[in-house]
Parts: sequence; structure tokens; C-alpha cells
Amino acid sequence: MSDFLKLNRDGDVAIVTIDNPPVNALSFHVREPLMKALVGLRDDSSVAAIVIACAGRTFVAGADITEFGKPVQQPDLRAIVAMLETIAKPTVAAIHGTALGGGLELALGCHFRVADAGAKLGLPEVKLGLLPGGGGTVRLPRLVGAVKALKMIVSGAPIGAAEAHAAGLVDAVFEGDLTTHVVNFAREIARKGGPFTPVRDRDEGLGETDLAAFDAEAADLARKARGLEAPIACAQAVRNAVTLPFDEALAAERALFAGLVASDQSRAQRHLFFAEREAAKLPGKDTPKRRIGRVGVIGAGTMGGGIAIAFANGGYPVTLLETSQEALQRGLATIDRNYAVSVSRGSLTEDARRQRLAQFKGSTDYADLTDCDLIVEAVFEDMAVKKEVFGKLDAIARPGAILATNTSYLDINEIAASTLRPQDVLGLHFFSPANVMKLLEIVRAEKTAPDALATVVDLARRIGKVAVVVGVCHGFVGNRMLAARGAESEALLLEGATPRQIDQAFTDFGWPMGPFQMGDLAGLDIGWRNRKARGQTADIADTLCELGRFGQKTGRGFYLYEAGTRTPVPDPEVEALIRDKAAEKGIAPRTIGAAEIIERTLYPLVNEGAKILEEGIAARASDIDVVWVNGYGFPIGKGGPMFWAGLEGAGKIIERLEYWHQRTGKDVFKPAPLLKRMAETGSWEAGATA
Ligand code: 3H9
Repeated sequence: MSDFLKLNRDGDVAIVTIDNPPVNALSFHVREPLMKALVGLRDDSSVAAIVIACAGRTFVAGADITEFGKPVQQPDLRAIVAMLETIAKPTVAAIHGTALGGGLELALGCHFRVADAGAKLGLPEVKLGLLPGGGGTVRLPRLVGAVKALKMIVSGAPIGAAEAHAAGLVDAVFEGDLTTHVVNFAREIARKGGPFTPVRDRDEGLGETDLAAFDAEAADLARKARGLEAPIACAQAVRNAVTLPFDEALAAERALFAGLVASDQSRAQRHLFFAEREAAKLPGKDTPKRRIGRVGVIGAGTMGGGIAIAFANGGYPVTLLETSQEALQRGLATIDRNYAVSVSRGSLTEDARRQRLAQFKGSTDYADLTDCDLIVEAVFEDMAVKKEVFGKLDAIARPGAILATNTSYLDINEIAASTLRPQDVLGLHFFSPANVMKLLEIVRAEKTAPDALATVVDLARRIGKVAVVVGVCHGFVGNRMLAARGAESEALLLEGATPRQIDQAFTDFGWPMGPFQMGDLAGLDIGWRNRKARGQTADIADTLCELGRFGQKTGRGFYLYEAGTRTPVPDPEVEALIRDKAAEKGIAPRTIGAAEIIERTLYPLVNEGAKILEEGIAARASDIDVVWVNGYGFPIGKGGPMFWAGLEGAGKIIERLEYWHQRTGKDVFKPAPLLKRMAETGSWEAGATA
């Protein structure tokens, strides 16, 4: 029928198979033949039932995201679903893999949905800054109820086939050959006879919806949306499904979708969707990979333990090495506790916990690492210590084993040079807690072999990380830019802004927390130690540390924390200390507004990103966005610092950077040449060197 759609018959059951790899997105070249096929089958009296199925690894995973922002080519999904609902003979969606977004909406246009036991169903549009625009907000509640639909649509999280069955979304679940089962199902339904009610005319899920409970749930979700428009629109659309007649609710959904698809927030989130997938691509696509069986982790502290858990969770056996039995037992006990917490929260079964724990082998002897294919070092952040570890590894690791350092700042070329196999050395910069945080900076050193790099990029995906390949420099992409973001922190305080005002400007921007709250959470002593090692000082942060104020762990830092809480309370003592320091330095306090806070912190952040791009430390501007959204909490609705720079206007950023450069003489404000080219061309990539 078309390259993307096949039509088969099994007796009087017609099977329409969509075949649009890789995920069967509903591109125009699918919609057009699909509509034609359905019209033909509707009018064909020899057809008793129609099955919609998909070839390949999944049912339709949604509308084609690459088509958004372009003129819509008809028939659109809504027209197809509306057409489906005019068919009197039974229509059945045969779901395997993932029925997501427009895919689930297509299935909701059918009278029946049957699923493979391993299938997942969901409406993840909210993650793209959208709402389901093919009738999902109006049809789903009719089957599963308004509150469940609200949760599914606002979270975007898919549910499994069994849950979908229990909720009334799916009519039957099968194991084994889905096509045979679905054909039998369709034939049996057709034999029993109709009438078959389209979902639009069903209301068993809506019943007597408790609007007060619904509104309470929606208000709770809205609070968590932190300035994102899509979750609010999703909630409104589901509410409309309860309070308005079907067609009015559908029209309202359409209008909300049109508004969102054109919004900066959705553009930003779609940018991130593709950026994350792009970041995982290396130039030599077919580079062979090394086999990774067992993973070794050196150091069972917070970082090493988290890294070990990340690999064990990904199914890899792990050898955990410490210098003493005592430290090893402490590390293993922490890992044990970590899993126990997961069990108590219900996110892990007791069985799975036992299986995961069985993946660990503890040791205090480097010789036990000889059967490891990848060894990650997570020891003290000190060049001499790291070199000693790599010297030992060089002596014992099997040939071809990948040797990785988890350093956050150190020169990996220097570490690699301390071995006789620099081609096997690279950086795996995990973020704390390593078993939770998605981001993994993979640091390519000068001599890292392409197959070693390709292996860890692939491995990162297998353990559920969002990987970005970066080059060697102090702090790599993330921490180097973080330093630029914080370069004015002390100056802002001394000139009159309080920690609370600065943090507030950040949270108003959409960050989960501001820099001072973040510092208190991470521990102020870490930065203090780093500064001392580099011969640097910070008037206020150093003084706080000298007073034993390390942040949350000591109950006081930039803020006060009541025992047992993590709520930051402004501390008059800190404010007085800042005022005294300012007076000592002869700085007169003034009122500093949010706009100034943003331009003195986030414009240098963008500027440093431009320098990183210029130097080839990051290959693409979008890689930098992926780092900042996944590792540092940059608001997703703004797409990461480099995407946001486009929204803000590179010209405006340069103008303000120049102003602050003139006033302070600081390098962080000196506009990068690439930023200037961005202002001229509107694109980061135009001038990128990597
Ligand atoms: C929607 O449906 C709106 C409607 O409500 C209203 C319409 C009016 N379109 O993720 P992977 C590409 S909004 C285009 O690596 P996995 C992806 O870029 C949509 N392309 O695979 C990648 O390309 P490349 C709602 C898409 O196995 C390749 O496919 N649906 C789409 O790890 C493989 O992707 C969603 O939001 C798409 N919809 O995961 C679901 N999806 O190879 C989005 C993927 O060139 N998709 N691509 O880099 C996913 O969540 C995952 O792709 C999925 C598979 C779980 C399906």
C-alpha cells in the first residue's frame, strides 16, 4: 500500500501495519496512507474487523516531533481519529513496545485496545512542553477516570499493560504472538456483534467525578510545575473533559495545544529531546566497542559507592576496592542501606535487592581487579594520589581494560601520561549522588582511543545515564561554567544583595534552588578546600567556613537550618557579617534587583559556554545545554544556557557583559568571539571549531 503502511487480511479481519522506523512516529507519510486505508476498509463489506498494528520494536511512539513548528499537513491525527470513530465495525489497536502520545491517542480512537504483556502506555507530551493534542485529554479520562488521567498526563509517565488493563484503558493483555491473539480477539468481537461504542461516547471513567478532589490534586501538581505552562494546561484540559461536552472539550484542547506548540518553553523542551539524543552520537558511528563484563570501582566513599550502585543497577557485576577492611565494610554497609531504603519506599522488591547486592564483590587487594574490563577510580581529588592509583592499575589491569577517573577538575592527560597505556584512559565524571543523577560527563583525553570512548558512551546508555563527551580543561564543561556563574557571588553580597535575594532571583528564573542554598547543601568546606589548594580566597565563604559553618551538615552555612530540617532560614548573623566585610572594604551597600543578579551570574555562564565551544571542549552548543539541564538544574523550560542565550538575545548579553567588564575588569565578562558571531548569525554552530 505504501512503504510505510502494509495492508494484510486474515480471513475477514483486516490488519493495517504501520512501518515507519525507528519508532513508528505518525509522520505525514504515515498519516496519508493510513487515512486512505481506513476509509477503504470502512467501506469494504468483506471486512468484519480492523486491527491497527505496528512493525518493528514498538507501536506508534507519538506524533512526529520534527514536524512541530511547521505548517500541519492534512490529514492530521485528529482527522484520523475522528474518521476512526465513524467506523461501525470493530476497530482494535494491537499494542507492543510503547504506545505514547499520538500513538496512544490513535489507539483511543479504536473501539478496543489489546496489549502485549510488556507494553507501556502513556501520554508524555508534557515532557515536550505540550499537552496531548489528538484528543488524549478528553478520551483518556472517559476510560480511566479524571484523577488517574490527570496524573498520567501531568507526569507524562507511562503505565504498564497490567495497570492499563486494571484501569480500563486496555481490554485484553496477551503474552506471545500478539498478531495471532489480536486477530482472534477481533474476530470474536465481530462475531458477537455490535453496536460498538467509540470512546467519545463512553463515560464509565467519568462517572461522578469529585471535582473538589480533582482540583486539589491539580493545585498540588501546579505548585510543582515551577513556572512551566504545559502541566497547568494539561490539568485544565482534563478538567474540561469533565465539565464540558465532548466536542467543546476537544476544541479547547486543540486551542491549548496550538498555544503550547508555538511557545518558547515547548521549543526549549523539544530542543532538549533532540539534544540528549544527539549528545550520545560520536563521529565514527561504526567504531567497534570493547566488551564490558565486570566493572571495578576504587574507593567506597559517597562517590565510589554511588558509582558502584549505578553499575550494579545496570546489571554489571562490580568489584569494589578500598584500602582497609574497615573502609570497605563501611562502604558496603552504606550500599546495603541504600537498597534497604529503596525497598522501604516500594521502588525495589526484596528479591531485586538481594540480586543487586549479589553483584558486589569487596576487596582490599588491587590484584582482584585483574578480571575487570572497566575500572573507575573515585579516590581523593589530588593529582599525586590519582597518579599512584593509575600506576598500580597500569601494573595489574588486563590489556585493553578501560581505566577511568572520576576527577571533577584534574588534568586527565597528566593522569593518562602516568601510565604506559594512555589510549585506555578517560574520565567518567559522575554527579553526586552518582546512582541518582542522570548526567555523565565522559572526558576524552588527548590519547583516548576511539573504541574506548565508543564503549563508555554505549555503556552510559545501558546504565541509564545521559552522556555528554567533553574535552580536558579545569572543571570540564559543567564545573568550569559553574565557576563562571559564581564569580560574582561574593561581589553581589558585598554590594548589598542578601543570599536570600540572590537565591530568590534564581528560583524565580526556574532553578530548583539558588547558589547559596546549593552551596549549603553540597557543603561549603568543599569549595574552601579547593580554593586553598589553588591559593584563592573568598571573603565571605571563607569566613563562614572558619566559623565552622559548612552548610546543612553543621546546621548553619549561608542560612540556618533547624535540627532535622533542610529549610533555609535567613540568618541575621550572616547578614551582619556581610555588612561588616563590605564596610571594611569601603563598599557602600545598594539595592540590587533580580535583573542585575541574573546578568552578573547567568550571562557569564553563557559566555563561558561560548569559550568552551570555541576551544572544542564541547562539540555542540546543545551538549552544553544537556550538561546544565541534567547536572545542575538549569530550567528545562529555558532549554539550557546556550538555547536560552538565543531567547534572551546574544546582542543584549554582549552589551551587558561589556558594561560589567568595563566596571569590574573581570575576564568572565569579556565577551567570547563566538558569542559575537552568535549575535551576528543567530547560531552557535556557525562558528564552532569542534
Ligand atoms: C505527540 O504525540 C503530540 C500529539 O499528542 C498531538 C499531535 C497533534 N518523533 O529515544 P530513542 C527518534 S508528541 C520523531 O533514542 P529509545 C529519536 O529522535 C510525541 N522522532 O529510542 C531518535 O532519532 P535518532 C509524544 C522521534 O529506544 C530515534 O527516534 N511522544 C520520536 O531509547 C530513536 O529514539 C513522545 O514524546 C518522535 N515522536 O526510546 C515519545 N520519538 O536515531 C518520544 C523518537 O536520529 N520518544 N524519535 O537520534 C521516546 O520517548 C523514545 O524515543 C522511545 C524509544 C521511548 C519511544
